Amino acid sequence: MRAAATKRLEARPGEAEVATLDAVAAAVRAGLLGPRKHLPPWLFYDARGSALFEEITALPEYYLTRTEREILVREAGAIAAAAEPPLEVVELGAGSAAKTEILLEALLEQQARVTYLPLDVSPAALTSARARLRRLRRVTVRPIVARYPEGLRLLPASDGQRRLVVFLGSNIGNYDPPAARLLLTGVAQGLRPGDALLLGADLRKPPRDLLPAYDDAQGVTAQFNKNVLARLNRELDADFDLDAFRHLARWNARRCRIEMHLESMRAQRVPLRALGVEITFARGERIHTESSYKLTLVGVRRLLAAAGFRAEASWTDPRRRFGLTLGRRVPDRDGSGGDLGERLTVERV
Ligand code: AVJ
Repeated sequence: MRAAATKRLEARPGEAEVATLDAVAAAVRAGLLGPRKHLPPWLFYDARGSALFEEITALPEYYLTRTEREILVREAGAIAAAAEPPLEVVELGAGSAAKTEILLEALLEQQARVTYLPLDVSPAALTSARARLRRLRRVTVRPIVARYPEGLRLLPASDGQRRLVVFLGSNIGNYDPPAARLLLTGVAQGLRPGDALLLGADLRKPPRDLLPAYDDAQGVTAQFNKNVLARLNRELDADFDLDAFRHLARWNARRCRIEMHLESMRAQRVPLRALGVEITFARGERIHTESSYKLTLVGVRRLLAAAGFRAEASWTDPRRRFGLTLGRRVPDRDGSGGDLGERLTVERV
């Protein structure tokens, strides 16, 4: 049942953009063959990784999802109104769409039907998003399996409605500042003046409050981090011994980001048979698997402005742990924003 639904998703046009073996192999070549080992965070999200991430969102230490949901529960009506319906909703990195559901329900009080286009690298996550939203009869779901800078090109042209792009969960935090600006510029270029972007960002706070969210007592985040090695074992016929690596979460104060690493606990060689290479690790050597930047609301507004959006409003929780900011696509300085040709281009990160 689940498998069949996934197949159907994968058979859609856009299959070429799916995180295929080629993309995995390319990411591994780029990240593990040089002296400073790193892997891109999208690699976390195979079916198992997406399920582990869902577990993370329910952990007592992981306040992000809970706090963002709390803001949405309280403010979804106001956010929907501020975005100016009727709207068509596009979501980058939709996952299971648990929080977006709140926004869609609020939107349904302000317009009769909603078209919802969730993009995600994980077909399994999109299958559960679709199942979750089935009860909202007036929402039409059109899932797109893709990574997001590239996936934006796969969006069908809008039916003339204003578009609201939602980018929740502090997914933007995975991008360093120049890459974040480039990504949002790409989003802006796919939009018309008047379209909107709702951006969720985890806000700066003392590291003692942040670190437990990335190093939980139950070790779910450690499993999530190590799952990337299990994925490489399976997909690239590699031979990582998961017990020979440990999960690390560190606060990088200079760059205002949490970093996750996998540290090799001994000197070892790991064959990656599908690539015909062997990777050598010194004892204590690390693979940098994720950065999670923490922003300020001022920083979010600057980022939006640099990408071609005017920040119109922000909503936060009483403790200011998390912020949602609504940006409005402004016309390009040369006034060219919004013709259909431009809508289909995207800058690559
Ligand atoms: C999905 C990128 C927002 O950075 O908090 C959770 C991913 N990594 N625990 C984050 C994550 C470890 C998460 N984002």
